Amino acid sequence: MAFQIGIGPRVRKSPFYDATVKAGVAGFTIYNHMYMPVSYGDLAGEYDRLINGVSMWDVAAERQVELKGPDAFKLAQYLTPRNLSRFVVGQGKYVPICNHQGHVINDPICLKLAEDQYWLSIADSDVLLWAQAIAGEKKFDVEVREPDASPLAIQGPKAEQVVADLFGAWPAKLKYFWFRKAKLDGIPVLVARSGWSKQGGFELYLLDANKGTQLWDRVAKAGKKYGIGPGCPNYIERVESGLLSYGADNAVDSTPYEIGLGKYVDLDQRTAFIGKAALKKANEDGPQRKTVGLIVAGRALKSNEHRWRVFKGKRDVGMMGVVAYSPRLKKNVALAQIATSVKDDASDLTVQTPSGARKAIITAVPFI
Ligand code: THG
Repeated sequence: MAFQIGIGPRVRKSPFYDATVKAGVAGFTIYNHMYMPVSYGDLAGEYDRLINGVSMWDVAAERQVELKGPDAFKLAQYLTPRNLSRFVVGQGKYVPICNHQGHVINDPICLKLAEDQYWLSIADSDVLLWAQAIAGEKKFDVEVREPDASPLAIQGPKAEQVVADLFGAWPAKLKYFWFRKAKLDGIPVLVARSGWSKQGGFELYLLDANKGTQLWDRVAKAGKKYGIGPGCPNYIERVESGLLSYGADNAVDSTPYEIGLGKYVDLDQRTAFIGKAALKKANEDGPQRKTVGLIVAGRALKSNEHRWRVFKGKRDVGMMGVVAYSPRLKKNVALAQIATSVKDDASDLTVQTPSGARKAIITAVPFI
């Protein structure tokens, strides 16, 4: 494309912004009203580092919403359909958030820092305003604010070695989504086993926004002997792995049942949560749409700028949110939301690309 997105002071920058510019960032997206790197101009190299080596990503735009105070747990549980009754300090959990209609409005990771303190590490929508409004209207005794915490992801099969060289042996013993606070050359961080890929790795939440470049450089130095390089939440790998990208893969009115998040909804818990009545009904009625993997026939497709329609014969049966050419499968892989009435072995599916229809077949997700 021949145009650029404006870079200026109005849109917030990550504490790692200067470091990413120095590292050669080539493109940004806007996520939670912040710039977030999406390319360093070498898509094949970035993919290869993530699959076979180690990669470091500025994901500070995965902003934190802190719930703190006597009613913090009450608010956390009221915000999500997931049952949090066995949630312990030091643990993280994937906690979809729904509105009163039962539609998914975010899919954060929740970190329990103390009995009265939680962080929601959010996807791209305004959870801070939502949580503040809910807390106020419910008269909960809780403060809802944004803490100084900015994730830097280290992902790939060699991430564990890099983190061991930085912190010692303990991070390797963390369970998935669990975390611990630490210091690195005096830089306060929170180390979590998480990250938006299926290649393994960690996230270092920087706890002092003034030290972004210092942390970036320290990680780059430790990772050098493992071939670390800059990367971003990887467009191709996340489709291959079937990780949900809120906003890209769902519709504004998708229920958790329609986008693969039904397993996180606990309708049997006694506690009230936002959307419970609507989700009960949605569950009884059965989902209208399902999320499927598609293999799209033909030569390699470029990433889609718009959503594409999916047809069964002449009937419009849904939308494809994302397509990527998988170097490992040598196929076009896509995620789509289509009518539940379409059978998984449907033989007459097509995807309406800007350059014409392409045949598609439904496949299990993850693709690899
Ligand atoms: N890290 C941090 N914050 C984030 C993300 C992250 N905020 C935005 C976004 N990513 C939140 N969304 C997701 C979606 C999926 C996963 C993590 C965050 C994920 N899912 C696994 C899966 O679907 O297989 C495991 C889910 C589970 O076992 O509970 O990892 O990446 N800090």
